[in-house]
Amino acid sequence: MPSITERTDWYGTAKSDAINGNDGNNILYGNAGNDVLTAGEGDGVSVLIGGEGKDRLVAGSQSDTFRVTAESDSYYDSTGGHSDLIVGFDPAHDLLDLTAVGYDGLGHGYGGRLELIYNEALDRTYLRGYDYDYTPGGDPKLFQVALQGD
Ligand SMILES: [Ca+2]
Ligand SMILES: [Ca+2]
Repeated sequence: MPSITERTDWYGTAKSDAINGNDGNNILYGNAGNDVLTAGEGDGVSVLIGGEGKDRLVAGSQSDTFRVTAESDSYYDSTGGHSDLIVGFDPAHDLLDLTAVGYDGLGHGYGGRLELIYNEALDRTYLRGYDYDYTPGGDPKLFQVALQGD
């Protein structure tokens, strides 16, 4: 079997982990904690799933997918940012998969469309959604993912 069809699944613990994918195909699950997930280099592709916590997700050389599976995995509230930061994202071949949290395009931040905001001082691009389920009595949150660069 060619090595390219092999896949390795990596599972983080409930604490903060640093996981590096190998040069095959990888699925990296950060789980809870503030994790650093780094996609593999080489011919493989990686799927990075940060999970809970404020994660740093680093793209590799091939086509990588960054997947958010719950709104609470990456958000902003009155206490500040709890959003994941994606580093090295290349729109030409990388994919940000937010279908599980109901976002599938860009717009004004409502109705499944994310608002794109570029912060020049930080050189970060923020994708924000305002459809976050509000818990009565809770702290209002908005969904946010940050990408390094413009
Ligand atoms: Ca973890
Ligand atoms: Ca996260």
